[in-house]
Amino acid sequence: MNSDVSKINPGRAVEVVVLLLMAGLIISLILYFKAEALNEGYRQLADLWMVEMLEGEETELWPALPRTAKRMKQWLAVEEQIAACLPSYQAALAGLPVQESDEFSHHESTGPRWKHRVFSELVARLKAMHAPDTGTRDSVRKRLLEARTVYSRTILEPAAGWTEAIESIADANRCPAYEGLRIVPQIGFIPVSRNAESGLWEFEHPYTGMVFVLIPGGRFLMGSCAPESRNPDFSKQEDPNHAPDEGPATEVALAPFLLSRYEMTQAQWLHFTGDNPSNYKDYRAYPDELKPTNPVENVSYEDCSAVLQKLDFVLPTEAQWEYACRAGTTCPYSFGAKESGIGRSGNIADISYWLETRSDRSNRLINDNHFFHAPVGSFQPNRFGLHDMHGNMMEWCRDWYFSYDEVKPRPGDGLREAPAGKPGRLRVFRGGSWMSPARDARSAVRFRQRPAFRHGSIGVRPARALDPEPPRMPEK
Ligand SMILES: [Ca+2]
Ligand SMILES: [Ca+2]
Repeated sequence: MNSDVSKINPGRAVEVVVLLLMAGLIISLILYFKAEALNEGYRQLADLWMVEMLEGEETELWPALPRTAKRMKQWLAVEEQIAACLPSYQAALAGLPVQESDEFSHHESTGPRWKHRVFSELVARLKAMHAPDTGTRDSVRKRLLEARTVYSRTILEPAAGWTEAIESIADANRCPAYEGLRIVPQIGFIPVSRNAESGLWEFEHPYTGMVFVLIPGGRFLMGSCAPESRNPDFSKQEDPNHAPDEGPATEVALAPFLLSRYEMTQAQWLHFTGDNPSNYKDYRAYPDELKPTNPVENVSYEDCSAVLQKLDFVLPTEAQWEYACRAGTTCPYSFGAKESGIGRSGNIADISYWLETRSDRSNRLINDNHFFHAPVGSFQPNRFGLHDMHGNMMEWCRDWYFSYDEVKPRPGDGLREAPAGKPGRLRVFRGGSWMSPARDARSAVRFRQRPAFRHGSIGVRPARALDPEPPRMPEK
């Protein structure tokens, strides 16, 4: 056989084969280590992505009720798995030959600088998650505990109170306003008592300390109309200060609902969110006027919706708000037709306001003794036992601002949503404030602003629909 191969020395051939094998082995090893490095990098990237997912999902794990407990448990299990890697990420980060300041190219998808960046991000975010009290892990743990205990705390323990409340409300002789309404126990609330003056039942939300009034259902006319003569007929909701957007007065049928007896306070907002955004909160400088029980303000529609959703509350609709403010009355204010009566029923821009500001908005004939907003409940309640519906804080409502002609209220909660093809732009707030003239605190007045707007005269009064079904026992 005459080939080149036959010419190779057998010893030399073995050498070549060994060299080839070694080269193959080295290449394989290099490829293997490179793949490992990539895998390693991708694993941490995947963990970082998981941390981002957890951070996003945490904001959805509300309210702290049995229905969200299962998702909270899953969240904590995933978090625990990733958190177990924290020491190894910290060690790896410390071992990298790169500093924070080393320039990073966005084209890099591996290498020490890229790794440094991924590890630093992971370590920082996991540490923030674990920070005691402020971290999301503790927050979810606390929420889960609440979700697991809320049933016994508000349904089982006050069981006798619930039976008494349910029977009293259903009894048309004792509580005629409810017309035989039969409710079921409401998770998150504890029955307090039937208010002797209003005749309505009140319930405490023990996690915030808020008191809610069970507002009876009914029909009413929302809005006002211009007087046809010099003597307004208040029984027809004629109002000398009527503005065009308060009409046409529109009939609304409302189901019973729960509404906070007071505006939400600074202390309640602070306790729940960890922050008090109010403009007027210098308790030391004004110890007689400003207290933690003054209403929270400088909160936008968006802030309020987000906070209330976490508490399983909602903003009242405009219809619910006006119905609750009127409390069965048809004149401009729930206390009567004349604004001079507001001094005892609501905090507006009165003589105290004029003395501080010399503002023309002030009514110098009225003295309510408060320049600033007043601690909630400082004024007489209306017939439903609700305080500060006129003045103190203007209060955000749930609806978009549209004319009563344009969008009709839906039966039940009276919500007026944006019509198809015409998105809403402005949200409504009601009731006038400590900076308003009395006429702006009338039952029918409507104000509007964009949803992100904040001001020291606008606050919030939470509402909640009645649960129609009895609460279910939480899973073990
Ligand atoms: Ca005042
Ligand atoms: Ca108010």
